[in-house]
Amino acid sequence: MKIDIITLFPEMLEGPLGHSIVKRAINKGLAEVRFFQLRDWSNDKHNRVDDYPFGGGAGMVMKAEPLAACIDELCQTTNYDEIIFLTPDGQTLNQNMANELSLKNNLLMICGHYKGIDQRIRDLYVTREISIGDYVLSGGELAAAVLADSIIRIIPGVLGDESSALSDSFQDGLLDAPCYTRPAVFRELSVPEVLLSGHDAKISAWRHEQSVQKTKERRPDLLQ
Ligand code: 6GU
Repeated sequence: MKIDIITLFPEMLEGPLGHSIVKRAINKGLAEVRFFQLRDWSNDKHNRVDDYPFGGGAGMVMKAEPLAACIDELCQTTNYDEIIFLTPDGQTLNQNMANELSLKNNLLMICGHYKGIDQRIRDLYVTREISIGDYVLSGGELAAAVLADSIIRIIPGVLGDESSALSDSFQDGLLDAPCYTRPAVFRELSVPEVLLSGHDAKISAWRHEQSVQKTKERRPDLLQ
């Protein structure tokens, strides 16, 4: 899986995608992530990539030409399955979307800033618009990092224990059960007896029941 990301702030992505499971996936060759500095495609002598909005109003708009030039160049060497624009007015990211995208070979993500990007880029190039939730971020970078992480961690072979992604919250439409590790007693609080029983079927049943209970309490919408 290759993920290319067009951004004005590659440093905002290098950190989040340079650690832990994502870093391991990249080191194992299961994922490749590349960053492209949009300013390098500016056609302006001051490297400007934004301009005033037609019709007036607050905020600047990212210009079409640098984005088009960058995307065109990348498309010459990579056949993208999806060109994704991260935007708060996109479809809200969920686990099903991450699962689906993790099966693709090549993804291009575009991070917007300022008021947004020229609509014609969205009309001409973008195949999918994704938001990570109903709140506004300063730009698309943190959203792209979230999206890339959610995709990369479930690429087959990335997680050592294959079943571990499948048992995550949301994978079965339920929230995760509580988990415990040693010591068995901490500040007078004991680990639930069943987890120490060694009885796999009982443990599975307990976890399932805990998941259902927690989901009922916290996210009844998931049970609809
Ligand atoms: Cl994708 N971008 C921005 N700027 N804000 C967001 C978002 C994306 N998703 C939620 N808020």
